[in-house]
Amino acid sequence: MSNSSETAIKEVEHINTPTLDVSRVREDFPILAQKVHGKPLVYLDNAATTQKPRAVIDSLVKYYSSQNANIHRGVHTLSELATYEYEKARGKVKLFINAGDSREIIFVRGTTEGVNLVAASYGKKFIKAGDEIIISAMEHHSNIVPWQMLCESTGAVLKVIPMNDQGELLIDEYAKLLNKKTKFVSVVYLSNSLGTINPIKEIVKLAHEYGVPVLVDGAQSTSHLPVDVQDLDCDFYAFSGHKLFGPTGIGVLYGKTHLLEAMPPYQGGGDMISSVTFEKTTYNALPYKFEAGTPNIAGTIALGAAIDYVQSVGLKAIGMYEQGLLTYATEKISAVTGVRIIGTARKKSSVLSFVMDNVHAHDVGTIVDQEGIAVRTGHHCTQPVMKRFGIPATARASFAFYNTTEEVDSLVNALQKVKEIFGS
Ligand code: 7TS
Repeated sequence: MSNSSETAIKEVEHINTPTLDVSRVREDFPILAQKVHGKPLVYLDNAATTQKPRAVIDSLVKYYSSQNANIHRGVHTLSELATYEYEKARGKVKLFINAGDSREIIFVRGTTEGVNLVAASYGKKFIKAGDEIIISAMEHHSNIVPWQMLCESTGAVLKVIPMNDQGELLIDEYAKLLNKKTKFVSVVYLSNSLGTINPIKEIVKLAHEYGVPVLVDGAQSTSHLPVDVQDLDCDFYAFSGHKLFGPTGIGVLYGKTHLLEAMPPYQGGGDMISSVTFEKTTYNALPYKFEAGTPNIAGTIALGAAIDYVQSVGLKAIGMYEQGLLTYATEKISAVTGVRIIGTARKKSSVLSFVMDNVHAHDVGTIVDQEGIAVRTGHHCTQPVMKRFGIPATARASFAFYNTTEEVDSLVNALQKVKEIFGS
């Protein structure tokens, strides 16, 4: 190839590589300008909840200042406007995760409610004594307990896909767990305590060979990876708005139409009915069958604003930037003597969990907080993960696209202080 063609290819590659201007995006998040204990806030607890851009905050203010009314029931102008905005957000979610139909988008409180909805509703109709439900060794409690509750009430049995010492699921073992008794699989896409990205497409494909539906816990993945539910071919996908730069109290359950149609309502109340008499109630069509009562209207509309915002930054650019940040942080933090990283999967994103010799994770968290740095410490609602690694807790830095290498350096310096205080 001639030199000029090589140069031209490089130029095209450069143009096609999405970039992210971190100082620019940081300006969109008012909270990041704050000081904590007199130090600039270094917010590294994004797996717990993300910060909100001004566009999301403004959306909430605008809704309550000029659009507030109940939806799906008034003929008056405000009610129609609120309904329009609420349904517009549903359309945004549909496009964002590439669902086939807006009726497949159910607004819920968050991932936890999404999983509980499926376990309660699908479980009530389709799970019987002796059936088997498969989850994985790295699930958040939200994707363990609802299935245990279902097993308790039906006599079904919970099976668990094991993982290796790097925190990667053993797919061969998963394949062995699948059999004619398997009736449901529910697995996390991106682990909140290890950072592992699981091979969801493969997990779904194997389950479908047995005709078994799969729910994907998308609580963490949705803000870090482009998600295409049709490409994944998952049957259900749940995520939380507050981990996607949106408000708390709003989330999404995606489900394939034929499954949602076959499932009974989760809760009874207003909006989910077609007609009610004391003798018999008929239920509303999808998605309303699963949206009983007045929903989080403001939160839903602001989730739409959060999706607009994320798309304006671009998930490709976000993914590339965050991979760079995670690589940098992994190098720097593993170079601190006495620190051991928990979760070293080959495919990881955005989460760095670690333990320090002779220092409890909570002490790490308290000391770095004095430096203005927010990390989460504890079991991260994944107690079985802690047990698997034989530790009580980890300290966890979890990143978003507004974090910087300088912030990682601040964390590393703070960890040196922890070592000084503990004389190690
Ligand atoms: N699934 C995963 C993988 C999660 O990380 C979380 C929350 C949930 C489900 C539950 O989400 P919710 O919005 O319904 O509460 N994870 C965390 C965390 O890592 N730190 O605080 C909450």
